[in-house]
Amino acid sequence: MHNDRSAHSAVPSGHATPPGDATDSSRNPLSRRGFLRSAGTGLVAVAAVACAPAAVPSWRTGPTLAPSGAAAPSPPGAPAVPSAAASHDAHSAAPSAAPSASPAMDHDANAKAVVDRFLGGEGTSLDGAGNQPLEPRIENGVKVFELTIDEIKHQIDGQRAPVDALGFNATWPGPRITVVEGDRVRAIFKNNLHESTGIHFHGQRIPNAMDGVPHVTQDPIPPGGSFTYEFTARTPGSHMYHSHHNATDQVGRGLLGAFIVEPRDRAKRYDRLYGATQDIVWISNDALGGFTINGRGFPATAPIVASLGETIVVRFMNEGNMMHPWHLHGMPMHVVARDGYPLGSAAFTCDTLGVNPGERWDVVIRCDEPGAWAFHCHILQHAEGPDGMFGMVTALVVKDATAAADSETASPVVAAARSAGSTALICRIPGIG
Ligand SMILES: [Cu+2]
Repeated sequence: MHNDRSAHSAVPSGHATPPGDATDSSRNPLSRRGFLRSAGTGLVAVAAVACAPAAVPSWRTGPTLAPSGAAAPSPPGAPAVPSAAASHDAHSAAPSAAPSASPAMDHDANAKAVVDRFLGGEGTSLDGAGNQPLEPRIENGVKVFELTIDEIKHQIDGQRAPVDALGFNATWPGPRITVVEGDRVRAIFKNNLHESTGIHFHGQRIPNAMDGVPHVTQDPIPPGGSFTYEFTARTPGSHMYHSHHNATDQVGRGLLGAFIVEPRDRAKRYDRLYGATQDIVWISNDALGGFTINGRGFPATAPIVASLGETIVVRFMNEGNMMHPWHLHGMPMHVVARDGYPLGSAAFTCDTLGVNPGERWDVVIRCDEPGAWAFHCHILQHAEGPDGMFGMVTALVVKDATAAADSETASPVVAAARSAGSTALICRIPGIG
């Protein structure tokens, strides 16, 4: 296993240009399209939101992005914003101040409209869900994963126009790849882009030739070409795979995915170790699509749905360019691993966890408080503005016994969240069953 895998290097296929020709002007002129995240709302915390439209800073994440819905025009197809009067009528908990056609009332109406979209399951109405388990093919004991690298149209939410994005197997995030410590892994990437690329397995200890950095460990993978990465998965834990070529653009447009290596010792896996029944991957980004969780911005983010008493694991993975402090309402998070490495006796408990670019943090959550709990980045410009919540927001819905027993009697919030599905994936290793 070591560095003798160079035979796999830069295997052109089809009509691929030679690797050495890959970085020239054939690089595709795919335009980066500016994209505006949707306005959002307050699910639980709406009543606590101060309505101060003038206070929104003119803050930008990059040249193509306007982070707040503040200046965003209503997208085509957007529902008409309710009038101030309609908003007032719809509000059961009207503020004590006399209602008027003030910006505050617009805020309330807009905030409610976006929450209603979330509760209506907007995320499930969109095609191209990422983060789906990828089944390997077994060849002589090697787990073989085949992926394409594609130009795609991707919807951040249900109302904004699709963006010119990139995806592994045409999804953003790419498929979730799960293997077991010690597995021999062969990942074959076919580049369907009009530009060259290279794929890095972030966090894995692998032979240098497999490290996926063009011009350092390999030639770029040219348009139409392929590259086979082969290594033994020797680093358990939560890891990632992503482009390492023109990465600000390529990762920012969606070339990112989860690579999870389950410990060989079953007793160390989260289902055994903590009794976790859901294993949730949460990949954040903050470039082309604005502030996203698994390629979607609120209200198209997927809620996490759990039963009262259930224990879940969330694996935060930051593929963006800035730190995001994830904050869960109602329950603490028990932080058990960083970058795949167990914290052991240094594990700690918190309710707000900063995750820097490139980092992975695994947390265990005991779902012991029923209700719909906001779960969001606490850099407020990434989550909530004068039109309500947007971007890096979702909810952890903990169903109580009544809701679990009878969906007909479940609260509207629980029922809607349940119908919206969940980011959850039951602990399962493809190829193992
Ligand atoms: Cu953030």
